Amino acid sequence: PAATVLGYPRIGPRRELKKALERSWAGTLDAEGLTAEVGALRAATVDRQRELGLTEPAAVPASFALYDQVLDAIVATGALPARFSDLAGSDGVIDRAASFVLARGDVARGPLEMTKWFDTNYHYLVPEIGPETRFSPNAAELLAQAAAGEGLRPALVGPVTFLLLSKAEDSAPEGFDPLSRLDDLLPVYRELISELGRAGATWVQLEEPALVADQDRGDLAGVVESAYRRLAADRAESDPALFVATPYGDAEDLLAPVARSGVEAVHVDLVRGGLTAEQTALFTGEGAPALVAGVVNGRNIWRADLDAALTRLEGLRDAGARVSVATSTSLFHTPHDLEQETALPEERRRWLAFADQKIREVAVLARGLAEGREAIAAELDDARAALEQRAAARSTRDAAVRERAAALTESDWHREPAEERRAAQAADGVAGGLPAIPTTTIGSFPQTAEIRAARAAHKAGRLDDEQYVGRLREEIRDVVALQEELGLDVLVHGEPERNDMVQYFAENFDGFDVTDHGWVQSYGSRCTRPSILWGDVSRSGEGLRGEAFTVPWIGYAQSLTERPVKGMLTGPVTILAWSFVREDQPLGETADQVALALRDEVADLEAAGIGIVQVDEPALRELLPLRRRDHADYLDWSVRSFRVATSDVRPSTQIHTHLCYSEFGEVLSAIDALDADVTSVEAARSRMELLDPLQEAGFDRGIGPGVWDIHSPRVPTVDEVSTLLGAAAEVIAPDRLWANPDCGLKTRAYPETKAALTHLVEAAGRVRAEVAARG
Ligand code: THG
Ligand code: ZN
Repeated sequence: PAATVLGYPRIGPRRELKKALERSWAGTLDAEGLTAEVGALRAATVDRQRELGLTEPAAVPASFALYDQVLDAIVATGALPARFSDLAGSDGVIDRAASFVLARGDVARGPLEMTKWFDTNYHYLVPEIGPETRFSPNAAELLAQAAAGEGLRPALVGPVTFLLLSKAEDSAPEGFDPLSRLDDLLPVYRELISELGRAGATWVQLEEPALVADQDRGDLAGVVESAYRRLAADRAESDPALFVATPYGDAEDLLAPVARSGVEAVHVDLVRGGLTAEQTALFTGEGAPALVAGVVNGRNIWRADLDAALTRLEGLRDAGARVSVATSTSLFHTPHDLEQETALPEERRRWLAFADQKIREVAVLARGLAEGREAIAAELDDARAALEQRAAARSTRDAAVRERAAALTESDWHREPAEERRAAQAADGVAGGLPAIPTTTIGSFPQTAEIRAARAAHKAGRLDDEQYVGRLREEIRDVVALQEELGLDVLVHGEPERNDMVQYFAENFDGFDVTDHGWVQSYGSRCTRPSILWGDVSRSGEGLRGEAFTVPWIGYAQSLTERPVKGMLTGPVTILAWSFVREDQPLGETADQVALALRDEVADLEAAGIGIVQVDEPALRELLPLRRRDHADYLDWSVRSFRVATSDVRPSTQIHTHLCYSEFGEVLSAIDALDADVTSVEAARSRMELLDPLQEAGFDRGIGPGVWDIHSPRVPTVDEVSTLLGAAAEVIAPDRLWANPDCGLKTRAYPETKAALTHLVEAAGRVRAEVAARG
């Protein structure tokens, strides 16, 4: 097709998919009902894409995963992990109900692990592959998705990426590499592809984003080339053409192996990546594949520079390639439709393109490429005018903010040596009053239906400001009282005022917009509304520094108790990672601005008598570049921005941070470099695996390895928590060890929260006594 996308938002313009899934899990929508609702949404989605300009039959990909596209590949290849083997039907097939057990777990076992999809805020389910995993083709779900419209292009995660994203099953022998199963998997892919062809598909899309990231594998080029040669060779009359996509970056050395394998089309991401002359030549001449040029950014929401994109496309065509126009990635990282955002200021609305607007851009570029610039002159003029207007807009620049960021020097991101801070915190800070192995939580308490309802009522004007604040203060009183009753040592206010840990900050900073309907899937049915960072950032309110916005809540909580209350903030890297950010300046500069705004809030919390401030960076790992050569630069600015945010405090003020992912390997040294006094991390599921490497990396400050896996409703017993904490106490001195859950509690309910925290406090007491007895 001349114009195409790699995928489109699946959630629905009014989150129809989310609602249908959650009703089906709650038992209020039966299986047929779910099929009907999902079918209607998919059909509407296809119609919409056609209307926006993807008119050729195979231009619209059938990428409609119900829960996750990697889960779909597990189902399609029959790759059921041994611990779920009972879920296979008599014919070995994983049906929809079984796939939901893989995704969500059941009473007997936890779900598949979730991990971030490349450097995005989307989470996929991690396949578990062992030497014995049996693969068998099951095209039912792919066929159902393809049936949503005429001539759609079925889409599937490619075999190399599937195995590179898999982890070895627990029972697999040491050193087992899932990629070693590629030879067994390829026949299954061949059979799936043939079956899709027999059902009428003329093209099949295989997504291979793993090719754009550094992989520690020897001859991956050889593996990729022979794999795709096997898929492309000896095809039957009814077999579809193959379209291989490499979104999220630059496939570099791995592009040629795909391009010369005999597949009919190869997509390249021309937003993140590029094409050398030599690579362009892969797309010229007899038998070369079509070049699907991903020139419209699928990751961000700014309007495309149509002039530049068209020039690029023309250049590739003039070099002899058969060029189609596409997005750089699937559009499921962007919200559906800008037209829904009626509250956005008109000036800034003109700068934006959500998924629907991006499809129009792709279609316009394809027309321009085919018919010449004159054919799209009006669209080119309009895009150019919008870009020029944005580049000239005064509103995106705040001289005072820029001066302040430019004036930052080394001393602004250095605190006193850690030892000196430890002494000061013990002597003059709140740490002096704490027992060994203090207990605390990560920050949020359950967001109850009542709080959500109060927030909605306030937004709709049914609750005035005073009533809303009163309601939130009531919640804070309850949460503080509960924590005192449970016997926790360091309390939190529970964050009832926050809809989301990033959006709440965006709402209180200048330079950001938030959306009403801009939902983007985070995992399964869960979504977030990324904020839009369009201008220079500082706290809203009068003056350069603006006004404190967390102090009223946290200060109130502290006024209710003698115990220390920890102030809670979201770090600069995470605020950037979970927003749509401006691209007119380096990310590091934007990070410094956000860091300065946070630095003001940290200072105000300290001035209000808060002795512990936690600045969370759960997305530190997520933004790590996919290429190793880019790591040093990223870690440099990301660590610096955290330190800018947290360094303007007395040595007696204790800075905490929280990171929530279990793959620390690549960022161990960065965690150390953040120089936080205490770091809490996810650890319960991985059974404290990170402690040894962290010690080996020379980390010598406070650490709170999570001892309760809050991602599951299961309440751990006192014994279980004691075992984990005891294991940690073997490695970490009691004056450096903290006892806390893995993550915030906002997605948990109160009954399990109370039970689990009771056990956590009791376990900490037990381990404390054991350590004391040992001397
Ligand atoms: N905020 C943002 N991004 C995130 C998280 C976050 N990414 C990583 C992680 N946390 C993802 N986890 C979740 C957990 C729950 C929800 C979303 C992402 C969630 N969302 C509500 C839903 O879909 O119903 C909507 C929440 C709302 O009303 O705003 O429950 O914490 N930015
Ligand atoms: Zn967390």
